[in-house]
Amino acid sequence: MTQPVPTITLVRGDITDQHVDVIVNAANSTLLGGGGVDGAIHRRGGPAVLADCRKLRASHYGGGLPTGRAVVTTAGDLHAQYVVHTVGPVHQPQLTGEADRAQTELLASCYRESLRLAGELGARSIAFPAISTGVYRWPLSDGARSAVRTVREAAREPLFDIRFVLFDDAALGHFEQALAAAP
Ligand code: AR6
Repeated sequence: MTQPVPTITLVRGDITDQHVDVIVNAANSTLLGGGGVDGAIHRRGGPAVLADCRKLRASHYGGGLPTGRAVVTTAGDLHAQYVVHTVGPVHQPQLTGEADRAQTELLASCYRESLRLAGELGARSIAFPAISTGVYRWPLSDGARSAVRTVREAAREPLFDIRFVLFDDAALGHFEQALAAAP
């Protein structure tokens, strides 16, 4: 039997409204919640999400989850089975050369690690926000290109439904451009 090819779709809206196996959170290294996507996920997911985050802190990440890494918790009351929490890099416009490339690589790592964990969980569908493009100030044009390129390269079965959920028209437009560009 032929396996379905992963498709990437763009959705304008709130990521916490998605019905998928995995919702990805743009978290911070404390794993204790914050604003933006993180705040929305904890609000809608409820206390079970925070309880799992606290357990992960106690067992492995007392010093914080490193940038570019990802961990899994329950999705609590969200319409999903799991939340994958990943920590994007803060954009630092003063960086150049190798240091700039290292930051970009950390952003790509967020998407790769999230896909890897989702694959290990047997997830078939996943919803990503535009990691780092809010509070962490990553420019949307570059953030969208990096997200689409990395997900195209790293998507594997059993994932076949990969969504980017964009909060506003500007973000949606940047992702449409990135998706339309040649791979
Ligand atoms: N659904 C989809 N996208 C959203 C939503 C939502 N409910 N809310 C915001 N966005 P951000 P970051 C968009 O700031 O830049 C938190 O405080 C938003 O417009 O959520 O990675 C964490 O605790 C932007 O395009 O994440 C960290 O401290 C994108 O999602 C820090 O922010 C990401 O914005 C992480 O910053």
